[in-house]
Amino acid sequence: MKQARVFSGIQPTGAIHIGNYVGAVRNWVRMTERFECFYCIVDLHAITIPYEGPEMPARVYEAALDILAAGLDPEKCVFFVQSYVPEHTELCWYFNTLASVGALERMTQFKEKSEQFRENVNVGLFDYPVLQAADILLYKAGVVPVGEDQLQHLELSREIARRFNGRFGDTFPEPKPELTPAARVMALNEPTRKMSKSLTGSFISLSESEKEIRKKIGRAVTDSGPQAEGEKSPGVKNLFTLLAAFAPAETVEYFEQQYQAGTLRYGELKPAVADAVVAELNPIRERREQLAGKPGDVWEILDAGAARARAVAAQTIVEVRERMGLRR
Ligand code: AQP
Repeated sequence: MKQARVFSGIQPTGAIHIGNYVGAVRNWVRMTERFECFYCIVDLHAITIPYEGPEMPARVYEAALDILAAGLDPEKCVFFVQSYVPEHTELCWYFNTLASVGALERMTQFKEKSEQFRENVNVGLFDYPVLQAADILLYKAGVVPVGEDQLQHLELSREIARRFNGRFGDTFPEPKPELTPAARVMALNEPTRKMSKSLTGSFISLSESEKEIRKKIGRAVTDSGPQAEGEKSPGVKNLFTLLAAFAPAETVEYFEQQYQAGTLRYGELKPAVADAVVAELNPIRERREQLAGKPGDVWEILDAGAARARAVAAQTIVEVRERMGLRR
């Protein structure tokens, strides 16, 4: 018997990279052993920023390929695409009537994204956290693996669950965060910003060749101006983050000692980081190539996942409509 239900999503906004992998996907795979997991490619979230319609199916497909190649077993979880389950948007509408404009205006992600996409500050971008609450609560998930940046959104989901339960009767659990243990991976070319799909030159994607991985790590920025005494520069700190995420503890310990002794050489650290990343990504890339030979299988997995998700989602929607007086 698995402990609790988990929901997590990833946006099909570009190639899945090693930041997404250590911050989310690798954890997703591990969590399937302990929890009943619902994992979703959240295309309805991805359309809140500018995109080209005809590109979306390929983006969804590529994301699914990456995630399956990273080891997610679709038999051990429910893996699906958000827009295939229209109950997400229906529940979002009901929750819109419970969410306050003031709370949404305070969301850091909204402030950042509306700054980044000034030409397209749409209502969907504003409403993003409410759709996220609908994603989670549609499956009555009790646990949500998140990075610290998502805690504010999760708090809103908890607030919406409380409001709904208060007004219409106990229906939803208050989902709890499970903080992802891995540290945030920063951009290789600009280590004061986070590694992002949308930040060109910042990332190593899961499908990258060994040669490319070594080249990108070899070129990673290490010096970025003067540092406080005894503090690693952001670039060096990021190389240590990657080492901790991919290499054995002894290797991390060895380089920490070198650093403390003032004898650290980037010419030794960077190849060690690259070796560790390559060792973990090589089998993923091989699995990806095998899967890519059978695209029909990937779509079948996603269709089957959506059917399983809908069975649960439909029950929640019936219950919500009844409680809200939207059904005779
Ligand atoms: N750099 C990162 N380090 C660790 N974890 C990360 N995540 C993202 N970037 C890093 C985690 O990956 C999961 C999926 O993220 P998402 O696709 O929903 O959106 P995001 O966080 O906005 O990811 P990106 O790569 O930065 O995409 P774009 O460029 O489209 O905004 C989340 O769990 C996230 O914490």
